Amino acid sequence: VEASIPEPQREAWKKNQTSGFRGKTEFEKEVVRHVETTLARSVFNCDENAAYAATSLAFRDRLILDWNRTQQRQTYRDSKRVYYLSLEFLMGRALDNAMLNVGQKDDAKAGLAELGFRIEDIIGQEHDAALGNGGLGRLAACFLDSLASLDFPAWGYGLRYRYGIFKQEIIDGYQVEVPDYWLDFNPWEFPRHDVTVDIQFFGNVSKSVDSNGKAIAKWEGGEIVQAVAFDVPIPGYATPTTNNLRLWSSKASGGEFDFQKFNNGEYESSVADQQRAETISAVLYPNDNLERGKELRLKQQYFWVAASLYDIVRRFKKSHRPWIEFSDQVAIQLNDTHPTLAIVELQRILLDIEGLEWSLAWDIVTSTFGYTNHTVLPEALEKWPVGLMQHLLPRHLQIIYDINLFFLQTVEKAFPNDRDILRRVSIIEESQPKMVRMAFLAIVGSHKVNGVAELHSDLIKTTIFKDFVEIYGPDKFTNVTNGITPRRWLHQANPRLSELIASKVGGHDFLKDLTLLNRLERYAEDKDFRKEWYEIKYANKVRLAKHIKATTGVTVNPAALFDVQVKRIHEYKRQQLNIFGVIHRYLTLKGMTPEERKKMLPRVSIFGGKAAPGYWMAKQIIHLINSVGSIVNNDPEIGDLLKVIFIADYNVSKAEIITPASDLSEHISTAGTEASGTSNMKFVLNGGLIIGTCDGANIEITREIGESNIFLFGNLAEDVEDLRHTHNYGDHAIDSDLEKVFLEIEKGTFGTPNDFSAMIAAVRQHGDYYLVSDDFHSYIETHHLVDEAYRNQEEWIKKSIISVARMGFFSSDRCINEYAEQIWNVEPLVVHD
Ligand code: Z2T
Repeated sequence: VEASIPEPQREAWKKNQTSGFRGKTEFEKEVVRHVETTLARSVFNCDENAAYAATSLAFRDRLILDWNRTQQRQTYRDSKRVYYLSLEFLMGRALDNAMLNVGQKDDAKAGLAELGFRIEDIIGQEHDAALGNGGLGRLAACFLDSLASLDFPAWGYGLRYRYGIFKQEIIDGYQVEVPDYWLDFNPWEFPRHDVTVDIQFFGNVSKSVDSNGKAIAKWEGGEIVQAVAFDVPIPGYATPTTNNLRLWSSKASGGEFDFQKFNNGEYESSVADQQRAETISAVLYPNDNLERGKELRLKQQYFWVAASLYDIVRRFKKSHRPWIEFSDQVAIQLNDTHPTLAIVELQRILLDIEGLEWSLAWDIVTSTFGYTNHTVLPEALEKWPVGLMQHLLPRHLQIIYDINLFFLQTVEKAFPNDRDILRRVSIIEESQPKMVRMAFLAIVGSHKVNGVAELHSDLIKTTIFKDFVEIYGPDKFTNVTNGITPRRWLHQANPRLSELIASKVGGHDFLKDLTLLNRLERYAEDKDFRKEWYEIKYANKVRLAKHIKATTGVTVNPAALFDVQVKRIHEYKRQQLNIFGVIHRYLTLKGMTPEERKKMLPRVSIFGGKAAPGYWMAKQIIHLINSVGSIVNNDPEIGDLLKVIFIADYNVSKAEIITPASDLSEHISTAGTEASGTSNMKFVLNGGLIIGTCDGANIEITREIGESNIFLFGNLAEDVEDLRHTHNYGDHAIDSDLEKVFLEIEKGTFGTPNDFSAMIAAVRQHGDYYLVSDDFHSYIETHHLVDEAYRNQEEWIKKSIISVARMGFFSSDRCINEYAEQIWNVEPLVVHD
C-alpha cells in the first residue's frame, strides 16, 4: 500500500526537508543530540560504545537522505537495474566506510576529539557484519561498493542471518567456534515490516485444463513462511548514489503467533512453528568451497530467491511494460549456483501465475540471468537429490524436468551420433539417488557464464563445462577477472600510503580510476620517496606487532620480514606446505653455529584463517601451526630469527590491519585449484610482494607487474593431472628435505606425533593429491630468493613501488564495468544535481 502526500501539502514537506550535518560543529551537535535523546544518555555516562552509536546514527542520517533520493531517481528514470543475488555478503564494518564515502571523516575525527574520543577507538567499537565465508562473500561486498561508486542502479539481495560466520578462538592450539550474534545493536539496517513476502514450501501440484484447453498447474498446500525485508544503505565513494542491499529474514506467517492455534490452546505448537520458521535465516553455513547438501540449506536458497524475485517482479510491474521488455529492465547475476532456483522460480511465475507460453517465458528467463562460477573443485559443485527437491518444491522439480527435456532435445538434434553426450550434460544425473546438477541448470538458464580469472575461465571451458562450450559455442562463456575496492583496501586500510600516493599522482582521483597509479612508477627511482614509502610500511608493521602482542603475548620485531598467509584453511590452499617450510627453516637454523645464525635474516611467519567446523584436516593444520609456534617462539637459540604466529579470528577488520603490514604474502595453492584469489590483489596494492604458484589471478598479477616483481614457484596447472598419476599410493619418493621435516614431527619435537600423522600420511600414503612434496623443493628455493632480495632494501622497495603503480587493473571498478558491458547491458545513472 502506498500513501503519498497530496500536492497542496507537499510545499510544507519541501520547506522542512533536512539536509544532514555539514562540518565539524554540526557533526558534534548531532552526536550530542543522539547521545542525549536517541540513546537517553548524558555527558556523565557516554562510553565509547555510546559514542560509536551516536556517530553512526549521525552518519546514517546523512546516508538516508542520499539513499532516498537515489531510489527516487532510479524509479523516476525507469532505468535498467542490476540485481546481485548472493548468499554471502562479507561487509565488515560500515562506519569508517560511510565517513570516507560521505567525505566527512576529518570533521568526525576533529569533532570526536573535541568530545573526548579518539576516532580509531570509536571505529573499533563496531562489530563486523560477517555474513560470508571468504573470497566469494567479500567479492560481493566489493562489487556493491563499485556499483554504487560508479552510479549503477543496483540492488544486492541476500539473507539476514542471525548468526554470521562463527568467531574463532584458539584454545590449547585448537580452533574453537563461538557463535557470532551480531544484531543486538545494528544501526545500519532498516527493518521494512511492510515489505513482506509469503514463501511456500512442500505441498502438491494439481494439473487441470482451462476453458481454452491450456494446461494449468496449481501448487497447493504445504506451509508458508514469511520473508521480511531489512535494508542496508550502500554508499558510493564521492557520489550521492547510495544503493540498497536487501536482506530477508524469516518468520512464521501468522505473525507473532498463529492466532488460530493460539486460540485453540495449542500455544506450545504455535511457538514451535514460529521457531521453525525463524530457523531458515538463523545461520550462515560455515563452509568455503564445500557443499554438504543439507535440507535447511536448500530451504534457505529457495526462501531467499523466491522473496527476491517476487520483489523484482513487483517493481517491474509498476512500470506497466509488456513482459517482453523484462530483460531490458532487469539483469540478475547469480553469485555461484546458490541462487540457481531463481531461474526456475521466474519461469514458474511467468508460466503459472502470469500465464505466458513456455518458449516466450524461457526467452525472457535466459536473457535475464548471468551465472558466475567460482570453483572447479568437485566437492563444491552443488547437487541436490531429486527426492528432496520433489518433497520441498514439487512444482519446481516439474519445471526442471521440462527445462531438461527441451534442452536435451536440442542437444540430440545437434549431436545425433553422440549417444553419451546426453548422459553427460543432463541436468538430472542418473545416479542412485538421482541428483539435480545446479551448475548445468545455471548454464542452461543464463545467457552468459563467467569464470573469475583467465586461467579459471579457460579451465571451466576445457574441463567441467567442456560439453556446454560444444553445445552453445564459445561466446556464451567469458572471463571477468576479479577485483577489489581500492576505497576499503587502500584508502581506508592504509590511509598514510593512500595520502602519499595522492600527493604524487594528482590527488585522490586514483581512488575512482585506479589506472592513475601508473603515475607513481617514476618515483621508484626517488630515494626520498622510497624512504617515506618504507616508513609507512614500517609503521604498519609496528601496528600489527602491537596487535600480535596484545592478542598472543608474543613479541615480534617489526624489522623482521613479515611473511603472511591469511585465508580460509583448506588443503588446496596449502597452509601445510607453508608450515612444513617453516619447520624446515627452523631445522636449518638449529643446525647452524651461532656465527652462521647471526648472518640470517629475521622472519615472522604469520598465519590466520578459519577452518570449517566439520573439516577435520584443516583443524589439524591449525593445531600444527600453533604447536610449531609454541616451540619455536620459546627457543632461546632462535630468538628474533623466527617467530610463528597464528592470529585468531581472521575477518575483514583484522585484514585491514594485517594487509598493509605484510612484506611478503603467500598464495600457494596447487596450480589449477584457486579460481582467482583476491587477497593477493590486496597485498600487492598495499606494497607487499608475493610468493605464489601459477594459479588464479597470480598469473595476471604477474602479467601486470612483471615477472621480476613476484616470486613464482611450483608445477603448472597443465602438469598437475599427470603428476598425480605418478604418485603410486604408498611408494612414491617424497622430497628429501620434506622427509626430514616429517621425521622431526614424528620425533615429537612439536608435541604428540600422533596428532599430525594424518597430515603426513596424506603426502606419504594417500597420493599427495595437492602436490605438497612435488612443489616443496621449489618452494624452499624460492624462499631463499626472497631472503636474498629482502637484504637489498632499496631494490625491494623499488619492486614494491613499481608493483603498486601497475595494479590499476585489479580495481573492482574495472571488473564491474566489464560485467556491465559484456553481461548486463546497463549504464550508470549519472547524477545531475
Ligand atoms: C569461495 O569463497 C570461493 C569459491 C567458492 O566456490 C565458494 C566460496 Cl565460499 C563455490 C572463492 C574462490 O575460492 C576464490 O578463488 C575466489 O577468488 C573467490 O571465490 C571469489 O571469486
